[in-house]
Formats: sequence, structure tokens, C-alpha cells
Amino acid sequence: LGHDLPVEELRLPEDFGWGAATAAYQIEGAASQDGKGKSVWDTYSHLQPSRTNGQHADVSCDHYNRMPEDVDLMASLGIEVYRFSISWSRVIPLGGRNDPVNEKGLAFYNDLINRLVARGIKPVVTLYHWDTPQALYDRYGGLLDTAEFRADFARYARLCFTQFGDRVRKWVTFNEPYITSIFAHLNGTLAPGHCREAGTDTKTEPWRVGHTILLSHTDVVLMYACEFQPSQKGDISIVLNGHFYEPFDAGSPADRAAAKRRMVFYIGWFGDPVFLGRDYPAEMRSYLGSRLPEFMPEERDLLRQAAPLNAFYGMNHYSTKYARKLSEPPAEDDWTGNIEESSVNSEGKEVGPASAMGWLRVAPEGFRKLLGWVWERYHVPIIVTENGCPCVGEDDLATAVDDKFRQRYLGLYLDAISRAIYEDGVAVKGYYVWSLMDNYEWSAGYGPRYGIVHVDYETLKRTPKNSALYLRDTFKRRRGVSS
Ligand code: PNW
Repeated sequence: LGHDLPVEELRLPEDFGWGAATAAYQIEGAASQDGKGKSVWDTYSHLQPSRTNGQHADVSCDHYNRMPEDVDLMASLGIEVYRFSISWSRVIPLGGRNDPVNEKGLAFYNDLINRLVARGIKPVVTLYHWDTPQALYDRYGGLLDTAEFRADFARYARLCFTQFGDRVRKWVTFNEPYITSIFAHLNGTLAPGHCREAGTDTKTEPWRVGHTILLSHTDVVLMYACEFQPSQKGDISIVLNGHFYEPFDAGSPADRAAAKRRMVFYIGWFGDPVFLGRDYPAEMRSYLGSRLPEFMPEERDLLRQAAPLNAFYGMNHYSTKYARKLSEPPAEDDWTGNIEESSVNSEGKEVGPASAMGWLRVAPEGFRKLLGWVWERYHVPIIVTENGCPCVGEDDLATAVDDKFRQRYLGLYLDAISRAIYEDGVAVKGYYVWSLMDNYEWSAGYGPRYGIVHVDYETLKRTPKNSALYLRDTFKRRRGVSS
């Protein structure tokens, strides 16, 4: 690994739940089986295969047809929690509030949830993991039309609570709104890659998409609390991703401010409205001006009412970066708070050893600091809803199984959680590794493998990697022990 930090295997709380995460489009396959409609990902991966490493997920891990085997595998690995997402276009093929429901799609998720519950594995369900029904994008631009999307998302959420809420105790509305706003509507590296089409406005659209997500989330949190929570007794929140940022030049006040501002632009953008029930951060207003939408007075009321109902902060975290302030004035299409980010600082020091993805470097100290940052700002219990990494050379089964790099990464990041809990007083309640199995990594196709289980994409055979056994054993040994 080339990292000088040893894994210490520090203790973790008795009731600390561990599990694994996936997302529908990345693992299910069965792209048009049993009446499933298309999502923007089905379209994007076929129309523009060059944007997705030449690959699509029509078959992927074929989890849709191998689900019983996959649930048995989870049970054999001692997994206690399984975070998965529902494919909206599998349960409502055209997606809209007046469109028909697909009973076969509902039956698949009912069967999955029943099998999990039968093995004592707790389902954590994400409603939206990037796969907007294509029909909604065609009708009104999907997330770009706030009012239409809110109404359609509310109907879809109500269907899911009604169908599955008697057995699902933890819900996530949206996965990583930052990524959907920026990568799918500004950089265009994720579906629908909207910004690459004629007549788009990348100066305002990413912020409108974020606005739509925030209001849709708020509606559904309030709906769950009023209509479902009293009988179903579960909880609900959102999942936000974000790097931790260190200053590029630690001696420069401007870079120190830049690192702080970058996190506000990344995490505060969504975290402040959701968990504090208030407007976008002031730094964002001052840099983005009228490009950032306004919350109407009645929308501010909704945010305020919903804020305390978000039961946990779902944190997806992988790595740390350096932030450097750019020279003034900011570019007129600036979206970062006038910041440039890098993996190397002013002294040429790398933030940590690289994984198979250049941006994903091993930096557990940044993770510990981020847990503290979120706790201090929002004071809500944190669940790490994704963390993991791809190793080099994992196409080869023998290399994949002997995944020392990943075991070391996971060990170091678990130690960071332990320190956050016991030394810094942060409430961290659970940990879900990304991912249960190798899968379709969006624009990188089947290149990087994040699984703790190897998938042979020819035979679809699953083989647990040593990291899976490491996690099973580490959670047996380390919980509740004093050290
Ligand atoms: C997450 N970044 O995405 C997603 O929730 C998963 O679906 C995905 O497979 C996983 O992380 C691994 O990439 C991210 O650039 C994408 O910082 C990009 C970033 C972070 C998370």
C-alpha cells in the first residue's frame, strides 16, 4: 500500500450495524424484463457508449435473476444491513403520477425484502439512485422541472411506502444530490448528460436540479412523517457525499478559507436546507448570486418543518483533496466558490496513495475530520452509507481475491470511525461498504471493481474477496471490546 499508517483495529460500539450497499442500475441488469421501463441510464449508456467506457448495464450482475443466491451470499458473509435502491422505472415504467404500476416490478422488491428479513438482514432502501424514468425526462426534462418532478416523485415514494414500508425501517430519498446536479447537469459525465445538448444553460441548471431534489426530498420526508411513520415506525433521510478538503498551501489564509468554502459548496449546499431547515449557505449566495434559486416563504416553512424529521445523516465518503483559491475575479460560470482542487499540495505531497481511481486516495485522517465537521454543523447521528475503493489488477481473480489494498483501506477507515466516536464524541451509528459486489461503475463501465465480492462478467459467478471475510471477522472481534 505504501502507506505509513498501521491498521490498529480499534474498538467499535456493540450496536454498530454493518452492511453493504448497491444501486439498482449498477447491479440488476434485466433492463427490459418483466415490463421495466427505460431510465435515463438505459438511454445514455446505449446512445453514447463512449461516455461509459463503451459499456451498458443491460445484464451487469444480473442480480434481478440471481437475487435469491445474492441474499444467501450476504447471509453467509454476516452482513447485517443491505442498502439497495429501487428502480423507479421498474415499478412505474413511465414514472408519472398517472402512469400504470408494474406488478412484476413490485413483486421483485417484495421478494427481495422478504428474503432479507427472513435472514435477519435489515433493508435500507434508496428511492432515487440516479435513474430518472426516461419518460419523465422526455416529458419535461426530469429534474429540471421542479413542480412536475415533485409531484411524480411524491407519487412514487407513496407507492413504495405503501408496498414495502411494513418491513423497511430505513429510507433514503436521494443518493448524492451533488453528483446528480454537477456530474449529470454541468460536467455531463453522468446521465442524462444534459449540458451537452443544445439550448442548455450550465450556469443555472445544476442549481435548479439541486433545488428540485431538495424540495422533493422535503415533501417526501413530511409525507412519511404524517402518513406512514406512526404505523410503520421507520425513519428517513438523505445521503450526501463529499470529500474532506485540506488547504493546498497550509500557510495561506486564502487557501485555508478555500478549503472551508469548498466543503460548504459541496455539502452545505444540501446539508444546510435539509438538516438546519434554512436557506442555502451565505457563501453560495454571494458567489452564485441569482444563479442560485430562491426558496419561497412557504417552501422555507416546509424546510423548517422537515429538518428535525431527518433521522440520520447518510454519509458517502471515499477520499480527501486539496483546495486552492483561484485568482479574483471568479469566472462567470464558476461553480466551486473560485477554487481548484488537486491531490497534491503546494509542497508536492500527495494526499494519500491512489487506488485504481485517480481521485480516490487513501486518507483516513480526512475521513475522521469530515465526521467531526458534519457532526459539529448538523448534530445528527451519522450512518456511513458508502465507503470503499477499487484495487489495481482486479480483473484477474487471484489478484482480486487477495485484495490487501482494500483490506488496508477499510481497516484504516474503520479506525478513523473509532477515533471519531471515542476520541471526538461523534455519533456514528453504522457502516455500509461500497459495494456488495463488483458492478457497473457508471461512466467508468466495468473498469473499476469496488466489490467485496468478485463478479466474473462472463459467467456471472460470485467469489467473495478476502476483504469480505475481513469485514465479517472484524465486526465479530471489534464490537464492544475495550482496547
Ligand atoms: C458514489 N466523486 O458515487 C455512488 O453513490 C455509487 O453509485 C458509485 O458507484 C460509488 O460512489 C463509487 O464511485 C460517487 O467524484 C461518484 O467524489 C463520484 C464521487 C463520489 C461518489
